[in-house]
Amino acid sequence: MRATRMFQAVDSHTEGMPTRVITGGMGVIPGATMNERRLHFIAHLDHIRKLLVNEPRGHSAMSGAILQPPTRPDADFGVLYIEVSGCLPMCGHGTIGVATVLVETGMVEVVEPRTTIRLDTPAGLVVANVAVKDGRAEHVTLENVPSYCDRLDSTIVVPALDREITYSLAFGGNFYAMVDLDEIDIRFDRAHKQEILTAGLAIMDAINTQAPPKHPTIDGVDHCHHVEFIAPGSDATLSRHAMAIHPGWFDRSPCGTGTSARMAELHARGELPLHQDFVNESFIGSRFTGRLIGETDVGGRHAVLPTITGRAWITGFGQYVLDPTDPYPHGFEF
Ligand code: PYC
Repeated sequence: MRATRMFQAVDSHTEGMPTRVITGGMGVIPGATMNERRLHFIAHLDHIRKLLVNEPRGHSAMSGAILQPPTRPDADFGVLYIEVSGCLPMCGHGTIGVATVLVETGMVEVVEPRTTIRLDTPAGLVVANVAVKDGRAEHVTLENVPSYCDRLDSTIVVPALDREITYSLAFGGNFYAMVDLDEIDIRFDRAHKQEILTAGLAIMDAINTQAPPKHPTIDGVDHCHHVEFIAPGSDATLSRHAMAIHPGWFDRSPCGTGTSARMAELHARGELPLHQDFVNESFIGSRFTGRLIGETDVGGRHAVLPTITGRAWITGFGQYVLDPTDPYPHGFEF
């Protein structure tokens, strides 16, 4: 066999959503911080993301995380998140997958009943507390980056839908537009997933064209690629949603950064106090439990500190290679 690249990977899924954890083959990405590494990777190394997540090695909803040495002394590992959408600043389901893989493969010193792993992510330090029993990661609670509500009940004209939509927008590691499904008159039913997705992409496009968000302190976080459609009957205790993501897929997991953004929004509405459980359910019915454990400030904005609890399972171990004669060195989208 000939290979110009070879990557070692541990594949996992977090509440239904894949995370391909790249444990070897990448080398150290240049950059003094994980966000600098993310921006360098986007500019110079994006073909590696495409190789690892696109078909035929991945699929149209594939996601992964590349392990790196940390760039800060208080972290155990650096993490670069790779998805079909690009390189996210932070990914909740991906972090739960990474923490599970690190524990279950013995890449960290495992302490029962709780192993704490400190992860250097492009969005900041994320602490993963892993509940471990007999070597198995039973569930992971991550302490996410500060999250804040950017706008509440704003309106935007969505030309492709030929209507005005009311939405809220919050940051939970990525920017999320939150829209009541009733706004687009579509039932919360996977039979309608294509219509929901089409509406989501149209809303993202309108927001990014007319009123793009910008994170006050993290460079290069300046667009909204996620629309969280809230199902009727949802409240600050239990919320169900369909998470439409650029360029055209749904999160299978309840979306950790989306759950954090939703909690920031509910907190800004005065509906979700600190220290109260919030259960967020995905389009496939899997759940994360979130909680707000504190308040802080992000670039002059009031922010909250979320935790997210969920489970992940290892699904396989792989070596992904690139043969020099492969006609699709970047894979392809279909
Ligand atoms: O869990 O944060 C998350 C996430 C982001 C995109 C897909 N999942």
